[in-house]
Amino acid sequence: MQRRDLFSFPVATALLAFGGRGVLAQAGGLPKLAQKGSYKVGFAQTESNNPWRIAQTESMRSEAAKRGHQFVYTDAAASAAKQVSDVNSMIAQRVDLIFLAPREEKPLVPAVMAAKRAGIPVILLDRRVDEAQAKPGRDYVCFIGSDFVAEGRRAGEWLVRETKGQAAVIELQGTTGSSPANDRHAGFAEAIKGSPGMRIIASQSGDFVRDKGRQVAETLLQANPSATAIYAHNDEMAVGAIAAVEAAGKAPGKDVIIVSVDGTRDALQAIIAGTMGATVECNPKFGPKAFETMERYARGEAVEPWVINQDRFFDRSNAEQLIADSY
Ligand code: GYE
Repeated sequence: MQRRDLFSFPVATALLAFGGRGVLAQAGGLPKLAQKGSYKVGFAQTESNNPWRIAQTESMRSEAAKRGHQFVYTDAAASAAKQVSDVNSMIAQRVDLIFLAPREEKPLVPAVMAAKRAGIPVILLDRRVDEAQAKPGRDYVCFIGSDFVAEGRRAGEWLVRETKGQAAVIELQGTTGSSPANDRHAGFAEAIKGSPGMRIIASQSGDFVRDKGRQVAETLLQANPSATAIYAHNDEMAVGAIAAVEAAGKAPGKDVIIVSVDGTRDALQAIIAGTMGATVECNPKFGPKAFETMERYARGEAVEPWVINQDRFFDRSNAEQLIADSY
């Protein structure tokens, strides 16, 4: 075989395997997005069992409609495996771009890489994938979302102030292996590190779900009657924890201080009622920013690897005033 034949074989294989569209990705580049008036856009949602997810989906759906894009929606129903197949079906339907809210950091890496190989750009929404395996600007366009480490830190700093540095904390973690659970834990731990009177006495996942949060809080309160605070990685679990504290015959907001993340209507209501102390905002209304970023990318502008959402903070000083536009 001549040199030229040896060289052309893999190129021809790549062309066949990827129908010509994957050649760019094969060369290591990000798939491009053509400039068009209207796109067929996929949104692979992780689950829709809480108000945060419902608000996010609604924001994406209405912004797509407003801009005249076709919206292909899937709900992975809290299964990373289903979410991988949802992305594969979007690839098969030849969507122009995929917005992906990856349930967990590692299991969704193959989905990101499959879209890249198929020549379809991906924008990650609200959660990250493992950056050791897939990188923004190389394998997907960017990550749009909050600074979860900062959220955890702000929750921890509030609790230190509120309890004058004395608290035995039960931590209700989010979905195991998800970036907000990893980072909210790290940020909180960092904030209480300098206060010897602050201790995490028990920590378990409630999967970001209200009823699981309630059940886990009930078990942990029984095993740790000395607990004086609960840090939940989201408001749904915090609201579940309020019921658990009451079931244990204690007063939420007094005997057990509760702090969390998100800013849902139920959480703000609990803050007003005094059963919850504070919550760090994590804004779910991604629609405008998501589509703006997509269009910037289509115009060939450089998109930053992390498009950061700025978050507010809700406590008894502003919950009443801000509840009107909550979800
Ligand atoms: O806090 C939670 C949701 O990934 C940032 O996931 C998101 C989190 C949010 O289910 O309520």
